[in-house]
Amino acid sequence: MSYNEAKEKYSKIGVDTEKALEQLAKAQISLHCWQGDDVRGFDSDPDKPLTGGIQTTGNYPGRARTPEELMADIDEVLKLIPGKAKLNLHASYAIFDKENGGYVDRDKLEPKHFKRWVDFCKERGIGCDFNPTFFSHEKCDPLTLSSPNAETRKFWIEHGKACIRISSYLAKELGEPCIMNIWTGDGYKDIPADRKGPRERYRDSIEQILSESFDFKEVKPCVESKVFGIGVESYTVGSAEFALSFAAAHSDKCIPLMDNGHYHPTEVVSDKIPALLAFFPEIALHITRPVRWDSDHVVLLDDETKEIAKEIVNCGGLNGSVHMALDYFDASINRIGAWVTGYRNVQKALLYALLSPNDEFKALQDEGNFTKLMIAREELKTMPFGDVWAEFCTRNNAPVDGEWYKEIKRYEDDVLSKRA
Ligand code: RNT
Ligand code: ZN
Repeated sequence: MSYNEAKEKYSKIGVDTEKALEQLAKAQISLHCWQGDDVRGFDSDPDKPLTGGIQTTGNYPGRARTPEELMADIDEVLKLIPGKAKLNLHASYAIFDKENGGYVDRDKLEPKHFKRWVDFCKERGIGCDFNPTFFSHEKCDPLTLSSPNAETRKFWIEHGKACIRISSYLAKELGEPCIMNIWTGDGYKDIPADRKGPRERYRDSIEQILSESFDFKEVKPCVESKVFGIGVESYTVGSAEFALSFAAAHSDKCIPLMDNGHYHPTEVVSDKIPALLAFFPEIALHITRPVRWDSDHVVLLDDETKEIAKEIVNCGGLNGSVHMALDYFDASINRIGAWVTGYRNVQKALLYALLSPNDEFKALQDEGNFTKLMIAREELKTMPFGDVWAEFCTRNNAPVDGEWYKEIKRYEDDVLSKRA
């Protein structure tokens, strides 16, 4: 079926495909740089262990080892995705060279260490989000912002403040707000003797970080919660209640961030989006796929991803109130294939939600006509969604489904497989 036939079919159920295509083209999804190198970064020994309770598994060949390799890989991803991307960097991706004075520790990072990333984004016309890196570093004792050790805490607070300055720089240079996400893996393997102390210290530390001056229109600090991590099974300092309460108590300069891998397995972030939007004008998301735990598998076009997208669309989140970022790291398959698949799937999920007569569905719910609502929603599933998706790809200069695996293979043969 062609796009025009699909357009006709959708119009019969009250859906304007042109409007959906326009809205999707404007939807910004932040592309996480860390899928390209298994979250290793460039600021220390690449063979050091990943800490903070997160883990990449797999050793598929072709991991990016240098800024040049990572940039080339990101370019390859950008070629294969339609729509308006944004880059998402971690502080550990600082680039040290002779011109900027070489290596400094994380508490001393400056905007100049991200100048090459700014140039990269400018050349591609994209914005950039940022994350302080509170893990995989010798100063994790293993706690960071919640450590009982004042010196440790000071180091990480200084890191957080440096990241606010870098985020301001990114926002100013690139002319787009910078979402700056605070996540730490702070917690304990076994049952803590004191649960309140670490949380009070964490609260105080984030408050000190946010005392660094910034314009909330430019820099959007977030606090990301978590339920548990590997090695921190019994207690996470930045729990859901902690992060949400922190954001609520500092809503003039902080927004909550939900990662859908960070909840108990029967909890769903799709349901939490409208709950938070009833109170917060802006929220942020890490979109991932948890398999039994926070496994950070590649995002699929599965039911919960579609439900998350539906809530974003229905709640008006595409108008800037929901900041979307990807967060997964699969090292067991071609990393670029992983990146592109997850990115395109979030877009597909959003398109699926945009191609639904949402106002009519809401009216049916309010009228209590659940029979018609169920039938209409089920029948929507066999509508020619794929043709509209293909049109979106074509209009936005990206390959249609079925046409991009060969480029993944070519790049693997020509580039990735040569990285010994
Ligand atoms: C970890 C958090 C966090 C990280 C990234 C690398 O569980 O989800 O967001 O994945 O910051
Ligand atoms: Zn996350």
